[in-house]
Amino acid sequence: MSTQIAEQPWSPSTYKTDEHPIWCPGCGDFGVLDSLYKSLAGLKVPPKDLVVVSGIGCSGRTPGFIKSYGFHSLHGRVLPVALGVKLANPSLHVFGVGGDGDGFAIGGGHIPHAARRNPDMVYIVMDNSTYGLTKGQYSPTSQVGHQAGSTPYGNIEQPLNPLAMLIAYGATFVGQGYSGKPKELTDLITKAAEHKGFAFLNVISPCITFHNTYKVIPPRLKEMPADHDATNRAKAFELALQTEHLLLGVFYQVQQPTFEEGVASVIKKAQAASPPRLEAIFAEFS
Ligand SMILES: Cc1ncc(C[n+]2csc(CCOP(=O)(O)OP(=O)(O)O)c2C)c(N)n1
Ligand code: SF4
Ligand SMILES: [Mg+2]
Repeated sequence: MSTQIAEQPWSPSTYKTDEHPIWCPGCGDFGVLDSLYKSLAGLKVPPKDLVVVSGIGCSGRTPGFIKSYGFHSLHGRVLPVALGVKLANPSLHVFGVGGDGDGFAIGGGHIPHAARRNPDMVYIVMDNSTYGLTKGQYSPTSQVGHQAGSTPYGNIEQPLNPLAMLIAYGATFVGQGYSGKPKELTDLITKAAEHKGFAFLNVISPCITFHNTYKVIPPRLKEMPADHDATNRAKAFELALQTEHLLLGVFYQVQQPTFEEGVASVIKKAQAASPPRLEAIFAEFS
């Protein structure tokens, strides 16, 4: 990218590239990107230490708009690519971003394994309950009855619950935000980035062109109850499963060893083993 890395003080524009988003005017993804810029600036993450990995979709274009290392990978492959980056260099700040189709349909099989391994990274799903890029087919988070080109008589499938799914699979940080609440979303992204472990954020981000939910979402939004104990997994489940409100905030957060820490300790043990196991393996295959 041709832009120079801005000097401190850090500001959202530190992270803007010369590339202007080609999203439709009014797309929720603009709000997510702005909050991400603000959060990165607040955290003072050096662009050289930042890697943004995406899958395919409108949301998948995000790395192109962030001054950092970026990888616009394959459809549904945000998590394995991001995990590989983190393992190769654990000092990097790794953010995975993508859509509900990318993450929960084709990429759904990677979620349990990323969650249970607990790599120290943030995964943001921009959830618009549709396949925006491919012109509005129904997605795993579309409601029953949702009418689209691919479901002209209404969707017959129950929607997947991303929050309950991630809590169930053992993610150590699970939260939900809304693209139209930039301050709250910035704070939430900051909390997710500060969490040591796998932090999942479901960000409701309307697709104004193919599934315009700007009128139906806001009346259903509610802040997380102030007295919610985010270390209480059963309570987090209960809140994730209720359907009256779309709760915003941190549902669940606990501390557990990260994948990188585990891998580093295994490498150390293997290096210390007598006879040296790693050398023996390398010798066998060289
Ligand atoms: C292997 C593969 N299958 C299908 C596609 C077509 N495809 C591209 S993006 C997409 C879905 C996008 O929806 P989502 O992930 O929700 O992202 P959004 O565009 O809504 O941000 C599909 C099916 C593809 N690119 N690659
Ligand atoms: S099609 Fe939808 S998700 Fe894609 S850029 Fe336009 S509004 Fe956003
Ligand atoms: Mg989508």
